Amino acid sequence: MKGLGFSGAFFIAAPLFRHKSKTEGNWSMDQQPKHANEVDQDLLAPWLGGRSFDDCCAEYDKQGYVTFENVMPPKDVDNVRAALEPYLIKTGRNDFEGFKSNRVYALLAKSPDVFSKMVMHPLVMAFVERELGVSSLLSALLAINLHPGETVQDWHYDDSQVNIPLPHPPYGVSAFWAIDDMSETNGATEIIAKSHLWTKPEISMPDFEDAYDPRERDVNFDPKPHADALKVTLPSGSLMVAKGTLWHRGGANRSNSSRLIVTPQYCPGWARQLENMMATMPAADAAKLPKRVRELMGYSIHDAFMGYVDGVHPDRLLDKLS
Ligand SMILES: O=C(O)CCC(=O)C(=O)O
Ligand SMILES: [Fe+2]
Repeated sequence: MKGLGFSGAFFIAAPLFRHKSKTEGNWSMDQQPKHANEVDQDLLAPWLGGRSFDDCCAEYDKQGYVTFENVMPPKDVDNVRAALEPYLIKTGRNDFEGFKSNRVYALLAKSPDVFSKMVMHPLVMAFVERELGVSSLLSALLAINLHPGETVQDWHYDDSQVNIPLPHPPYGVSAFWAIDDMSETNGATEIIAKSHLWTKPEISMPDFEDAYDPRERDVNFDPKPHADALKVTLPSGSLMVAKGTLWHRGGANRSNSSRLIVTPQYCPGWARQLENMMATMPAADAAKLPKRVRELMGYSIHDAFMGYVDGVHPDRLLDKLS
């Protein structure tokens, strides 16, 4: 989001625009992610398109993102589509959400089985744990359905809410699951490769006034063109994993059909989640979710004891319910 750094929480954006004049931090660009977890190469192999996991990580570190085609089987894609169908009703409340887009939040509460499988997908978890550590949390989980005529979103990076001056290591990892094909014309997510390494932002952060300007733009108008912008076109079922510091935006939909994606976003265990995941459902419902999903929601501890409840691990609350 435009300096907002929250994929979807734009409606609480007012205080977020304070960060327009971010200055450089003292993070070295050569610094590599600290948490290189042990990954099960055999488990991941079917999704890597013949590459090794290390090669994929090298590309991700260099470009700021990496893509994987046809990761989600068509049956699972159908299940995601069916789970979302009843909720694709309301359109966005501002230009960032998209006046011609549906955004659906709190997805774990809406369809626990379908979205549990998505948020703890081993390929995504491998990148998340490597970048953010095993105590990382699910920060946001939303579906974004662009209708024909939707205009380009403002450029942004998803961890900007952390509000630590750039450059900094990624304090987020965003997954983008293509439910529909993402094409040249239907609003494929656009990225600027290597923008996670910018020492000075080449693009201005989202502007509060612009975001709430109720006037709709022409679908062909791009207020902030960038020479290195790239449309990430992908077939349905594919996945993009991007660093929280990579500049990106939703594209303009100049086609005749809608474009549906789901984007789970993750943050470190010490950061506040964009969506208050534990409040999205009663604890008794959370108790029925897979353990890894509960941990990602916040029923977990970041070393040594961030996240305790009444002096104990939050999962103990759920033990009492099950
Ligand atoms: O819709 C898209 O392709 C990207 C949306 C996005 O990046 C966001 O809302 O944070
Ligand atoms: Fe985003």
